Amino acid sequence: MMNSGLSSAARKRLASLMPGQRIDPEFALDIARSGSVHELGDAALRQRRARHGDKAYFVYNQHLNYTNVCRNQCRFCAFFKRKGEDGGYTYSLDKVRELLLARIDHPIREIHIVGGLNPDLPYQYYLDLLALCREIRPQAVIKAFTAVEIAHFADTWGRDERTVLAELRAAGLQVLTGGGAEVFSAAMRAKLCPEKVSGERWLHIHGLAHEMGIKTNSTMLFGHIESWEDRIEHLNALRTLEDAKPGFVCFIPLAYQTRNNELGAAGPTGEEYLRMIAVSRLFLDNIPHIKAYWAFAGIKAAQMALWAGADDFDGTIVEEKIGHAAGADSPKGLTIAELTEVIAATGFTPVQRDTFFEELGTAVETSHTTADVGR
Ligand code: V47
Repeated sequence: MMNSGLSSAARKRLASLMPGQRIDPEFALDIARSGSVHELGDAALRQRRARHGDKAYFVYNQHLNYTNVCRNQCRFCAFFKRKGEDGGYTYSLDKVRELLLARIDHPIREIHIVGGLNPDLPYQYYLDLLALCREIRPQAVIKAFTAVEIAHFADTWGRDERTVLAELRAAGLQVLTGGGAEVFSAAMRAKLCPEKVSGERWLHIHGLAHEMGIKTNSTMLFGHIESWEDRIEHLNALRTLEDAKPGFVCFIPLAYQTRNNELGAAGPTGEEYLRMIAVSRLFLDNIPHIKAYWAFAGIKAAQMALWAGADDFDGTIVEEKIGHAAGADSPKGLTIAELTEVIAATGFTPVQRDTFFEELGTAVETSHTTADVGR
């Protein structure tokens, strides 16, 4: 993307933003389109430093994708399988137990659980899944399900969303993941994911969770067919919700992965990734953390993103399936030693956190080799 160059007034305004100062959508659109990546990165780095100094956060986590069978068929998704299709899987609770126990000697602090909308799973499965994670991993925060899954549970079992959230929380859910947001624009959703719940419903469910005291994350899938207007509209919807019903912990710009999916778009360049990170940091003045999700961005781009506004590196993951189904060329997981090394190599200070960004000190297990984590 070529930049036409900012007017001198806009350049001055960007360079003199105060910590936490709000920018309006028009200005955001102008700088996103016309600012150089250096101007944007410099301004976003100042905001990031004012909030987090030289800290770069990471979490010791484990992903659990309990099924890839999904009744939606999002055009960008390479992870889902239709019911009965080859390669479809659903974990039994015994399999989940086995996967959790396989890493029981790792000091994992977060279990990240998402899956497809599998019409055959009973509601009790989800309650049992959460209870099992709670039982086996009492010290880990359970960050589970997207708003899209919550809507599916509510619609399938005739419960209202508040009841679903309350029942899942009673079983062990502590935080909602940020997935399923894609791009809120109805026109984009019609092309990308016509079967999926609307952007309004995604926002409604996150607002409800916040009202109930359940923290949530937020995402945007970018670098495909969306425009800067769509991106800013999306960020504005998140910021507006956070003003009204606070509870977002983190925003994660998800770089579109190009392989094995119907959409066939190009994916963001490294420059566009940095630009997106910087604009996110500058616009979302009320969301504390911006995540450089290395599994989708690639490790090197994520390292650079720490210099362009991001303060979080996500975690060990092991093993990432959604981006890798779509051709992500990052590792499927990192050991804690690898993670701290790649963060420290950027000049930032690696800080281990939990899902709520409570700092956990420096005592992290470093003895596990890459082979242990099944790359
Ligand atoms: O919702 C699907 C996206 C998301 C592709 O909450 C794709 O901390 C890129 O939301 N290219 C799931 N993205 C991942 C997600 C997430 C990841 C890490 C941390 C958190 C968090 C949330 O992956 C989906 C969808 O937006 N996705 N296909 C693709 N081809």
